[in-house]
Amino acid sequence: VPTATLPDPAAVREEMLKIYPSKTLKKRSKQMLVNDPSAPPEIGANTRTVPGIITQRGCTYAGCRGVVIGPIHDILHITHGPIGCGYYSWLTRRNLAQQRPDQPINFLQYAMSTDMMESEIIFGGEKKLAAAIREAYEIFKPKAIAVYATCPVGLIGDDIHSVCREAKKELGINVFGFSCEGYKGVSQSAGHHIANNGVFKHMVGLLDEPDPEPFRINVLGEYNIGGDAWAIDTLLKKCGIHVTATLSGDVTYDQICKCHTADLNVVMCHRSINYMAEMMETKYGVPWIKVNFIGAEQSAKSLRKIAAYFQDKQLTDRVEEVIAQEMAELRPVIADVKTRCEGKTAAMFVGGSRAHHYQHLFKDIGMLTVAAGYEFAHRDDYEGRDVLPSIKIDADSRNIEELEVEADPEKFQARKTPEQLAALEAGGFSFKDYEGMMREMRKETLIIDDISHHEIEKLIELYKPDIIGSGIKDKFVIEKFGVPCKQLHSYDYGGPYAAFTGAANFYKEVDRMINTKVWQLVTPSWKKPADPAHTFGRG
Ligand code: ICE
Repeated sequence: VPTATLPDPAAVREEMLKIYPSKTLKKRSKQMLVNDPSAPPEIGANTRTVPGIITQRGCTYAGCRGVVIGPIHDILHITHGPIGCGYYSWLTRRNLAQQRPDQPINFLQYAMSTDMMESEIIFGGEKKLAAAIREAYEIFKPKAIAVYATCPVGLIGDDIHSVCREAKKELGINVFGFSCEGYKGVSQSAGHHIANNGVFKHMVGLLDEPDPEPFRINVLGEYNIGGDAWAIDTLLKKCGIHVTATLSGDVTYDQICKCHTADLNVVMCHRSINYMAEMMETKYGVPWIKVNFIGAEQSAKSLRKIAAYFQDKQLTDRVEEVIAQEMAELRPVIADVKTRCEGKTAAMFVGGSRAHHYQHLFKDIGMLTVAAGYEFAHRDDYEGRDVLPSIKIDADSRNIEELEVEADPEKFQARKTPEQLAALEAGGFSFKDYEGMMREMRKETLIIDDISHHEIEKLIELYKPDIIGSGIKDKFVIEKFGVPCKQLHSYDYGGPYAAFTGAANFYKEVDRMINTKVWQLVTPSWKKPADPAHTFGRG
């Protein structure tokens, strides 16, 4: 990509900031930076969104119920609150699960809520919750029930945990609650943390039945959006690597309960599940490594890393064979798509890990990411894990009760002997190496945390990217400017995009979206004469 034709990122930044009043300006200035991969500058992340800015973020309830636990498909998820929260989290995330002979139950299609009314807000909703749990149990006879608190529940002080304890006694199944009121954190990120703690406390470690296969791993932070987990699973299976549990994508209660018996945790989305990885290591001795199955090169790298961990010649050979096979199929696709996509530019504003991961897919087909940012990631996701000690106050942590986790004297088991660890280190293997987004991006890339609609509009006007990866809240705004928008949360209706097979889907989709002639029919608003009827904005 001829970077000389790109605008000066510092000037774009100034242009974006200049309309803000001084307080907002001060805050937003810290959240907008020009990248330097060799020494990533400190970014203002995981802070409260300025009121009035249209944020892409979600709430803490969304991060807990929707993201981390929702995909467990054979337990019931009951939202305690007025109907809106349950309704809007009903099947909106495309975390797919399939009925299979060995997994006959799939409750994912259901939206369960206590549907609180005014009277419960005034007199308390605990009785209604207890009745709802009983009723749901009678109908579905699940293995476990999870209850989620929404904002009003926290405000009126319903004690969902004591209701769950009582129900557990009464029904004889596992029932547990999550205090994931939407306002608990500054975004869904706090919900991830709360969910990690709850899943770890109430499920992980309950079933001491290791799977018989060798090379057992858990894939953490993979939610099977559009079938990604299936693509990864298939790839790993080809290599002879066994997945005990995917947290949480197309996964059962029992799989979660026994995931502490795996040999290794591999982490896809660090943001949403690093807490779990750390706690499992402390209590059970399962080490973790960061992987990324988004992008061909990254998938190959991740497979090699898993093989390196197991130090098994046969496995290593098999992994190389599989990579060679997959790449042989993928290369012609890349070559073809490149003829139409090379030199094009992308911008991405997504969540807490995808804005980082998806740059590799664009890079595979010769495209450059010119601007990127997360919605709710923390500083380590931008700057790398080594900044963790310097993060003093975590905006979310104030409201989240940390679990006290220690090694379990009966279940802790070191996965490697000191000699094996030394051999691994001698070979350059490193655990917990997490570089973050900025170190893997071009110098001079514009980084914007928690981007606003005003900033996206300016970005389109000044950078004219060929595609933007974003979400439903801005998709149609972007497309009205004549720029295609690929939803990187739900994948629109597509996917999978993970692993080599998924990468092929993504390349073709991007090619189709960028090169369709339809965009020539759209005139962006700044090219039109101002409409006097509009008293604000650009008209
Ligand atoms: Fe992790 Mo949308 Fe998943 Fe990430 Fe997370 Fe969310 Fe999904 Fe997005 C998610 S867990 S729901 S990879 S909350 S697409 S951080 S914002 S980039």
